[in-house]
Amino acid sequence: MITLTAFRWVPPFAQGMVRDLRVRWALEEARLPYREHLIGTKDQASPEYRTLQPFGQVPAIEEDGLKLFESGAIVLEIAERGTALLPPDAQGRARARVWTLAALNTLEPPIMQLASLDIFHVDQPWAAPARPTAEQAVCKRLDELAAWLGQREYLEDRFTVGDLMMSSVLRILHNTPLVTDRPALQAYRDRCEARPAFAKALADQLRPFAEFEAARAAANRTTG
Ligand SMILES: N[C@@H](CCC(=O)N[C@@H](CS)C(=O)NCC(=O)O)C(=O)O
Repeated sequence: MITLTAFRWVPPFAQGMVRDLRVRWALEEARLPYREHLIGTKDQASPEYRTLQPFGQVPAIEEDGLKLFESGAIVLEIAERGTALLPPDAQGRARARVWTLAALNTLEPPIMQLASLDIFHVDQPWAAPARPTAEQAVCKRLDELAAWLGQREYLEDRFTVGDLMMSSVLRILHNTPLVTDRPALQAYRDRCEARPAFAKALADQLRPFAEFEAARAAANRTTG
């Protein structure tokens, strides 16, 4: 069975955003059972964990000695195991892989640049002056994506791993109006996130955070 490594707890701003969500979602779509391995910051630095994820990040998976990291590589591996996330024909499969990489290589870098300014560097004096250029770069890609989508429901003629990854990347912009300002993109993201597999994956990511916070509150009550 697949073991998925994820964080035991993250601060509220990151809850529902950690990249193991993509993997959980893919596993749910593919109906592959998995178990969780939840880690904290000390585990991230451990030599043992570095054999699974050389950069100490999540997600990572392990199955029968196969160790995989990088959310894109993991969801593609899961997708390859059936037709839930990839169409049966070779061309359709290739197109779905293209969109997965477009999400990761063309959309996610400028989106992360903007998110970093808004979240991680918001107190730096250089963040505000850098923001307009960063936002412009994101808007360019969003407009191009919206133009491609047009009246389409999905990036190709059915939901694939490409949509799973693209909508996951758009999700990073949840604290900006950049997706909601573009009705076609908002409808697309909503359509992808309305899938029962997404709801299950999100609930499963959030559950340990809530349990961790409840345990911490109980411990504080005992010691306080
Ligand atoms: N390119 C990697 C990025 C992984 C990544 O940035 N993971 C974040 C959580 S979403 C993380 O582990 N951050 C902690 C750190 O970098 O130490 C992937 O897609 O898997």
